[in-house]
Amino acid sequence: MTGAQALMRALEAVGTTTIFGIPGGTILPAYDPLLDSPIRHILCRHEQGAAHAADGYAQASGRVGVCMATSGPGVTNLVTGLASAYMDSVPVVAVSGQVTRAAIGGDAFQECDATGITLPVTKHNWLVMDPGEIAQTIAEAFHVASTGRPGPVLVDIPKDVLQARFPYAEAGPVNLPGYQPKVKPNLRQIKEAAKLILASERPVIYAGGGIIKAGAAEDLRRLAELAGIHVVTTLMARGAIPDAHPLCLGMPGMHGNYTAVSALQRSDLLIALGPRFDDRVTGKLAAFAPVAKVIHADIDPAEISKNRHADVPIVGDAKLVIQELIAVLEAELATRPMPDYSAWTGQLTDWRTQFPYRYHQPEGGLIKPQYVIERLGQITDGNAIYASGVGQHQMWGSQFINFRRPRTWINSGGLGAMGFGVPAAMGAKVAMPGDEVWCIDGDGCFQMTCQELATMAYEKIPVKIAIVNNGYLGMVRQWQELFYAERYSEVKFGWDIPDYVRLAEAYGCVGLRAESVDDVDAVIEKARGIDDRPVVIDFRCDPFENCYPMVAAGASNDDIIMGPEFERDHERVHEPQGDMLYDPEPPEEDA
Ligand SMILES: Cc1ncc(C[n+]2csc(CCOP(=O)(O)OP(=O)(O)O)c2C)c(N)n1
Repeated sequence: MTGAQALMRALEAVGTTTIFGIPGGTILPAYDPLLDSPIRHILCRHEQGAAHAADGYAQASGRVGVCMATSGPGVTNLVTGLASAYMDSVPVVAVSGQVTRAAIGGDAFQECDATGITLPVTKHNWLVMDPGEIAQTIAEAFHVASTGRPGPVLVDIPKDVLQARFPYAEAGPVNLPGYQPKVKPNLRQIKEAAKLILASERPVIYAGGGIIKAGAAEDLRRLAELAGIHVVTTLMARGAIPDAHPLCLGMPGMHGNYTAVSALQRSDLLIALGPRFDDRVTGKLAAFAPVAKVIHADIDPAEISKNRHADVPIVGDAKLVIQELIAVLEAELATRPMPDYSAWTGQLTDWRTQFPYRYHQPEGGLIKPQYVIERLGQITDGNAIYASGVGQHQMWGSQFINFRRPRTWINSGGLGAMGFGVPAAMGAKVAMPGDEVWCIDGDGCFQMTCQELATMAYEKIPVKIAIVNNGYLGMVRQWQELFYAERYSEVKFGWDIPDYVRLAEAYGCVGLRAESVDDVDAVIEKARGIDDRPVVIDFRCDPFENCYPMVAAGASNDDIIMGPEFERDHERVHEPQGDMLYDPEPPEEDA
C-alpha cells in the first residue's frame, strides 16, 4: 500500500473517527484514501478552526482530537491551536504534509520547518522520513498525546513518503524508554499529605484542570465530603465539582469570586490537585496565600514547586492520588476524629453570603451581559456544554453558569486565544452529538473564526452561538478604563458592523437578535428549538459593563477590587476578619 493508505489505516487502528482539516498540495495523497475510510473528515474553513475544533472535541469527550493540514501556511495556521492545546494540556494529534524529502531545505514552494515551528508548542513531534515508520509513529503520537500530562503532538510527513509504495505492517506495542510518565504516587508523600490535612485549621482544595483530565471529578467530591474541605475550581476545572455542591466555592483568581480568592489567601493549607499556580490565580506570587503550607499533586514533575514551593510534592495521576489519599485518611479517621473546621467553614459561609457575584440589570435599560449569561445558564439548567471565547464574556460565563459536571466548560485558558469559541464548540458538538452545545462568544472573538459557521452549516453541526455584542474589545476597554484613564485607543467595533443576523444567514445559519431584556429568554428558547443548523444570536449588550471582582495584573489577591455594586461595602471587605486574618509581610516590590 501507499504511505497515505498506511496513515489512514494507522489512524483507524488507534480509534480515530473524526479529522478536522483542509487539504493542499503536500497532504493531498492522504486525502485520497479518506474516500475509502470510515473516518469522517470535516472540511474546515481555516486550519486554526481545525486545530481548535480538535481541542474542543478532546476537552468535551476526553478522547484525542485530530486535525490535518498541508505544509507551509497550513501548518502555520495550526500553530495557535496547538499552542492553546499545549497550554491547556489537551490531547491533540496534528498530521501535516511536508515537501518531498529531496526538496526539504531548499526553500521549496510551501516549505516550512513544521517540526521546528511547533517544537515549543507541542509535547513532541516527528518528521517521518520512511513510509515503514508511519504506522508506528501514529501509534506513538496517540500514546504521547493522551498519557501522562496530555498535550498536542504533530506528525509531519513528506509528500513522497505518503506516495511511496511499501509492504505495510501494523504498529507494534509502543515502547518509548525515554517517556515513562509516573502515574502512581508515592505512599510516603500521601501519608505526609494526610498528616498536614489532619493538622490544618483552614484547608482548601485548589482543584485545577488536571482533575478533569484525569477523570477524577467523582473522587474529588468524595475527598471533599470525607474531610469536609471546601474546593475552589480554576477556570479549567469548572464543573469538577458541581457548583451547587455546598463545598464548592467556585473560581478563584483575577476575576474569581471574593470567597474563593480569600479562601486561598487566608488558608493555612492548600491541597493543590492538578493546578499549575497560574499567575491569573495567584496574582502577585510573593503575596499569594502567605501562610499556607502546600500539598501539590501533579502528573508532571516539572510543575511541582515551579511557581510556589510545595511542602509535600506528589507526582502522580490525580485520580490515583485522591484515591490513595482517601484510603489513608479513612484509616486515620478510624482512630481519631477529623479536625474541627467549623470556624473556617463559618467564615467561608459568611463571605459567601456577603460577597456573591453582583450586577444590576436596570429595568428598561441596556441588556447587561451578565444577565444574558445567567439566563442562558438557568434556561439550559447548567446541563449543556459551553465553549467560550476570551475576554469579559468568558469570565462572566465562568462566574454565572452553574456547572454541573466536568467537560462542560471548554476554554482556551492558558493561551487565551480569541477565536477559540466557535470552532471549539463545533468540535465539542461533533464529539458529543447528543448534548446541547453553546458557544458564549464576544463580538471580537467571534469575528476571528466565524468562517467555521460555513463548516457547521454545511456539515449540519447544530451549535448555538450567543454573541455578547458589546461593540468593543470589552476586556481591553475595561483595562483602558481602569488603568489608562479611560483613553479608549482602538477598541471600538460598534454594534452594527457586521450585521450578525445577516452574516449568520449568509452562512446558512439562523440569525436572531435580542435588543432588550424582554427579548433575552425568547431568543434563547427559540434557538433551543432549532436543531437542524447552527443558530447565532446577537445580544446587544451594554458596552460599558465591567467584569468584577478584579485583581489587577501583578497585584496581590488581597487587593481585590469588588466593583461599583460593592462600593458601599468596600471598607468592610478590607477590614480585618478577626483572628482569621494573617499578619502579612509588607509586599515585595515587583522585580
Ligand atoms: C488572538 C488574540 N488577540 C488579542 C487578544 C487580547 N485580548 C484579550 S480579550 C480581548 C477582547 C475580546 O473582545 P470580545 O471578543 O469582544 O470580548 P469581550 O471582552 O468584549 O467580552 C483582546 C483583544 C487575545 N486574547 N487573543
